[in-house]
Amino acid sequence: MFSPQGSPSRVNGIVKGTHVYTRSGIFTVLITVTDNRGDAGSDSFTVFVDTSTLDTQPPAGVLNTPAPGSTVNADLGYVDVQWTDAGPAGLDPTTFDPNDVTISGVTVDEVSLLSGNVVRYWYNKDGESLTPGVIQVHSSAGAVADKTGNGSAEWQAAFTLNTPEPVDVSSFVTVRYFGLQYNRRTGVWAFYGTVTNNAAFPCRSPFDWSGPIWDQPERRP
Ligand SMILES: [Ca+2]
Ligand SMILES: [Ca+2]
Repeated sequence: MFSPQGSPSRVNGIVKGTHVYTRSGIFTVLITVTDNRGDAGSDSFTVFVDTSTLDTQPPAGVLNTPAPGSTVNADLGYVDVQWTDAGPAGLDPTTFDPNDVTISGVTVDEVSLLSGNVVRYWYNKDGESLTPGVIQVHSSAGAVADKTGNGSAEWQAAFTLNTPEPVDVSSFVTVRYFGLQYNRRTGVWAFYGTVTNNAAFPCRSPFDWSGPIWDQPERRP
């Protein structure tokens, strides 16, 4: 019916051969042994093969949150990845770890397993935050495996974090200028004054000064 894959090995008088079945069915195995003089003896037996429990298909990951290609206004501090396994084995949760994905500009600190094999990859546990712009999420081959050891393929996805739009607060604040002071240690001239918020809503720094603030040009260093 088939030739053994590789040479049969002889162990303590027992001849061992192997064959891998890749489809289900009932097979007859015929074994023939021939000696140096050309005399042969044979025997046969039947094997029942059920490949439905074999899993040769790897898991796959998809960026879940933020959605791939989306533009977001907030830095969540994590990304969520939906992992799924093709085939009957199912995912091996012991293969989820911070090395599964890399994220532009930050390092993953820890993972949380949410329901439905969604894995949350935290990067803000050490205070890191994303730099606004295009953020790439990349996963190397073999990052996550199923219970038969099939490793996931490499994949990549991206989303965009909005740069916060500057808000003009010049009509809401009053700036009072006190003067200039030179810091000999840093060599920097500092502008001293107060900024008073007259708006009904909170106004938080950072302030971006624009336009001339040197109201006394003759004292400019
Ligand atoms: Ca699988
Ligand atoms: Ca892993």
